[in-house]
Amino acid sequence: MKLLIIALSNAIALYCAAASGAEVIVSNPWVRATAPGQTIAGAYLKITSATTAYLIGGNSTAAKSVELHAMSLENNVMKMRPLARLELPAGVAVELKPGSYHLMLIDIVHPLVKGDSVPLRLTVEDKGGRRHTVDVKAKVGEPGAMGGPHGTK
Ligand SMILES: [Cu+2]
Repeated sequence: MKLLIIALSNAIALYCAAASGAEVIVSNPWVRATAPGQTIAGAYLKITSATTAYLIGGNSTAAKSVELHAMSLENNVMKMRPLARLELPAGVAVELKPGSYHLMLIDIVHPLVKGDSVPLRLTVEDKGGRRHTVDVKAKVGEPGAMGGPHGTK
């Protein structure tokens, strides 16, 4: 019962791609608020695909491009690198979160203000190479620590 309540409170969106019946669930999408002059911001969400698939990127009317990134700790320095695809194992919730995998809005067209929301279109490729898009509205949340696009937490 507790699990059900948590699920319902998380603003879940359910999408069915017509062609294959592929089913992707995205919950709690959000993006960092931007500091003045900041043109990039991390975007985070939880995504579950019913069948094994790959998140390969996205786009948004709020930014010129959206990239998929990974972060890792190398010699005590947080490093970020572009990722071509992120595997979504069947039925497993994969979390994009600060300090880990994330989407990155690049060349943001206007400041992202906490409490607003921005449209985000995710591109998911199934095992057969077919691409599906999933539209979500990402809530603008807290800015990154020290005004950075990712923050440390
Ligand atoms: Cu990034």
